[in-house]
Amino acid sequence: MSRFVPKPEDHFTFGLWTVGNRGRDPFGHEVRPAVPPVRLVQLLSEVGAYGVNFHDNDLIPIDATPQERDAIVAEFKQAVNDCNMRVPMVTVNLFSDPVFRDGAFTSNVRSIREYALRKTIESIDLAAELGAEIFVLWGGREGTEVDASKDPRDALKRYRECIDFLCEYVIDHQYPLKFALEAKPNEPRGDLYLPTTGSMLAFIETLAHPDMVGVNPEFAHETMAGLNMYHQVAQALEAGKLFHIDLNDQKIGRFDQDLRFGSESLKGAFFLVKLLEDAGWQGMRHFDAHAYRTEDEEGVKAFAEGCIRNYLILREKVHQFNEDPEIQAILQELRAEGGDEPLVYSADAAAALKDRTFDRVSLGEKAYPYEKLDQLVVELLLGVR
Ligand code: GCO
Ligand code: MN
Ligand code: MN
Repeated sequence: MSRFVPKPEDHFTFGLWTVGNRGRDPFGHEVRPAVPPVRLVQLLSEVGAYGVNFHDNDLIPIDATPQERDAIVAEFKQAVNDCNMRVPMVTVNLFSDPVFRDGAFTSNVRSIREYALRKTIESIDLAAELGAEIFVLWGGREGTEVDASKDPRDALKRYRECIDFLCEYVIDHQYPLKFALEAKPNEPRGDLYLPTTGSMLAFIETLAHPDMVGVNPEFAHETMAGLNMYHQVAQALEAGKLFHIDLNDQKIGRFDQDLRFGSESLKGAFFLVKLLEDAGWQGMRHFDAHAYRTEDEEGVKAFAEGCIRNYLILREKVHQFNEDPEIQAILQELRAEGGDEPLVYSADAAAALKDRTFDRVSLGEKAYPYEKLDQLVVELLLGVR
């Protein structure tokens, strides 16, 4: 048991909104009482989290006066320090209040876009005050049900203007902050703009300060879109754009379930952990999930502990995979035929390809031992290796 105890350097983080989730859904009311942020920080430190993240309004009510805000922030900072925790990421809620019912940065109403910017720069000030290094932007209402209402090209133009504005603000204030954009295909809108991490990566290249902006892929969101989170994260990582990650779980083709990490797609979660660990990725292992609606506070704790344990167990499985003689022998065999030299164009190289005789038929007859390899992985995950 004790080998799956988290250490601070494991960098596990949770949002206030995750362990603070009260179990409301579109068909039912809250089932758990509201828990004050200070108590949530204690709960997270009890389960061994390194840090706590939040939306501005998870901490500060939207209508708080500046005095109230300062008092809340001071009390929260104290709790974070007392628990020896950090605030590595802050985000802004641009989706709950009715003002955002038709979008924030992509709203058809200029004053709403301006208000969204004001709310965001205040959250950025707070992030800097608390020492966060990452600012996540999830455009929960940036989408539509009625395509007649907005040309998506205008929406993207407005989105870009706002992110460029925010980058300039951060530069102007010399804050050591980077942005991580989080994609989701739908929910709460019928369609959300920039629905996948791949779309975000392409969009980032059109910004004025692409170096300041990366992605925050979420397991549930990519899975909702029918995509393979492992592949999405690999592309982001390879592009140097994996600034943050939302770990959870999800059945394909459902609403956003935000399940406990590793509770549903074991193989997918395993390869994701393998990717992050093999790459030595330095970012936070952030859980954006919540306990089932059946749970009370004890269940919420079990949920948070489960996320962490599943990550640590899978990490141990990764080490086992990397040392398993049979698995490694198969990978070695594959590597032997891989050829390490990069394929680089030159006129000579192209001419040589044209001159070469390929034995296409025998190359096509080659079989690959992937049934065996995959079964070894399954047995490793099932704990019989
Ligand atoms: C969701 C999202 C959010 C965001 C959060 C960070 O589907 O509700 O995943 O939880 O991650 O708002 O900005
Ligand atoms: Mn989500
Ligand atoms: Mn998320």
